[in-house]
Amino acid sequence: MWIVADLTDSIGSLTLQQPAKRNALSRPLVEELLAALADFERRSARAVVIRAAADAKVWSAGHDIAELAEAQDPLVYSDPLERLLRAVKRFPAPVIAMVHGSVWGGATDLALSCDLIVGDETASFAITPANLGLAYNTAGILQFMRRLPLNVVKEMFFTGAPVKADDALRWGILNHLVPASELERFTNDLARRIAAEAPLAMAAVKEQLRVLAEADPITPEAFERIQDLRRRVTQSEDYREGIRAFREKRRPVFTGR
Ligand code: LCV
Repeated sequence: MWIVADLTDSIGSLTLQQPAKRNALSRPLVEELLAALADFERRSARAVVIRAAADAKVWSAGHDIAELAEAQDPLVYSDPLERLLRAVKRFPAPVIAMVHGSVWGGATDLALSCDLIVGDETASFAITPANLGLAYNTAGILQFMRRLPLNVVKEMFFTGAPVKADDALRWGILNHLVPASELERFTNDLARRIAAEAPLAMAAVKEQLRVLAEADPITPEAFERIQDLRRRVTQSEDYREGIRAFREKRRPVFTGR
């Protein structure tokens, strides 16, 4: 088991539990999260909290780099993590990310796909395709653009550097920044308050906001251009070097080829 799932008083809790790999969102771990969300939906959960273990220094290290396809797009629509992001956004009740520790890559996309994020002073958020020589996918880029000012999105993608908790609050990544000692109580109180509201109304307003936020008209030419840009990067030597460097535990040397 890579997660611990619990449903009590209509509030679901999903705890990432794979410390040896810093809760990397591997295929088996993601499939367990998807199964738990489907179970929570069947049992009419009215709120869900996604979290790591209380003592985790890393909330999640993002995509399991060992699983990333080489020389082809590793962030395709059917990728398990992409399926999880859509499942969280479509879940018929609010999903809260409770963040203690650092959040990396696709895990930052997962946190941003949740409806609310509550973090403590150890929380940080990085989006890291540039560190791997990758071009992020369109749905993910749009997710960041919907949630954050464009200059902030650019700084996060251009540097791959973690955004620390106080900036995460200032830039709107966090809904609330609370002391680590308060994080669990604050988040549970928030979840209970949400779970006490009318569930049909909650589900409707969440889905309305998703449908309206995702109503991005994109022309076929724009789509083709984006695909062409991503294809060239995905097939680059730099992307192969990014994966190799991670595997060899060294900094990558990018040549622009
Ligand atoms: C597999 C891992 C990982 C991991 N996968 O511990 O956003 S995109 O486009 O980039 C997208 C493709 C994506 O999400 O890519 C992944 C982005 N993630 C990262 O760049 C974070 C990579 N990990 C790290 O920087 C460090 O592991 C952190 C800072 C998270 C934790 O550092 P710490 O020193 O505490 P280690 O690095 O020693 O990692 C412990 C074990 O977890 C594995 C890592 O390979 C190591 O395994 P071994 O003990 O077998 O050597 N691990 C960490 N992250 N994303 N495996």
